[in-house]
Amino acid sequence: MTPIRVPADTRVTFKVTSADVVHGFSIAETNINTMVIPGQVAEVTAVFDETGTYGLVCHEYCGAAHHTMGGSVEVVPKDQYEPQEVSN
Ligand SMILES: [Cu+2]
Repeated sequence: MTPIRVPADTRVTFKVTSADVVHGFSIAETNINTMVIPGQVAEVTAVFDETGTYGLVCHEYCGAAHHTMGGSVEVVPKDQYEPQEVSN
């Protein structure tokens, strides 16, 4: 899964949806999480105070490949951030 890169000290919005079954979108070490439901777009917002790499996990058992789901969110200094669109 392509890392999601976001700027520190900035309000960011994650828009997530599913192409197959219900998943969960959780960012480790934070209280950010939402259900990821086919046919719906869920939005969660956050401000990361510290730079670094945070684990991204699916918190819903979504099938036999559930254990392969995972990724990361890289929080970079605001002046080093370049916008990206990620579709995993
Ligand atoms: Cu999943």
